[in-house]
Amino acid sequence: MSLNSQQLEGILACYKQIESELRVKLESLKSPLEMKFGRPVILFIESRTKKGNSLIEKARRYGWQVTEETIHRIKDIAGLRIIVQHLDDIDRVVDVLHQRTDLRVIDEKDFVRSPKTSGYRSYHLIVEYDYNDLRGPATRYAEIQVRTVGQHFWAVLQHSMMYKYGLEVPSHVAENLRLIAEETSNMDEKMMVMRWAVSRDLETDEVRDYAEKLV
Ligand code: 0O2
Repeated sequence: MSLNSQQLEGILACYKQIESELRVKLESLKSPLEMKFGRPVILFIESRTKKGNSLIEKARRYGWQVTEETIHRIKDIAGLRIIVQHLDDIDRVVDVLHQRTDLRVIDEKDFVRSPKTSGYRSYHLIVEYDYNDLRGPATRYAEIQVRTVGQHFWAVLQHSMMYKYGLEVPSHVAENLRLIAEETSNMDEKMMVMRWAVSRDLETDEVRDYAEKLV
């Protein structure tokens, strides 16, 4: 049976709770990572729960009838984003997420090593999370995206331009955005190598030569 608006509200409230709980957990990674690496690894965290209309639109796009049963198959109703400093911090954070026992990674997409045709780069994880509300325990999905501050800069601006143009993005705009994504990725790499070069523990001739070549 199709969802009525009260049921939809209840579902969104449950994902809002999941978003808040996961956000607290992800925020709590900041300090230990900073202590371990002697610099902030995670810069900030964003989160959102999908709006009812985009949820219904997504279910319909998949050809599903919008019911209590099918709606929970959508895996990014609760979405969180971890913004890190450097490219190698992405793998660090992903490893930490894999080790946790309070969420289980069930799917991953590495758009950093395999960028989307738009130029988009980020690491996406789908996790299963056990939560409790007044009706008792349930296991639900959430999406966690991990990206550098450089990748974030590109994604935010590109997203707002795509929104402006809708699906009719002029090809020269799309091509330029792809090129800028490439340039941003090169900058990310240079920044990371320079960090290696200045961090005492990794100062080797090899890293220094690489850093000089890049700059
Ligand atoms: P929002 O507002 O960020 O939530 P689907 O979700 O069905 O479209 P899929 O395969 O489930 O497809 O999702 P995918 O491709 O793994 O990632 C979808 C999310 O990644 C998007 O969520 C964006 O957050 C981000 N994303 C993917 N491609 C791009 C891109 O080209 N540019 C930007 N800026 N972001 C991208 P939403 O729900 O579309 O948006």
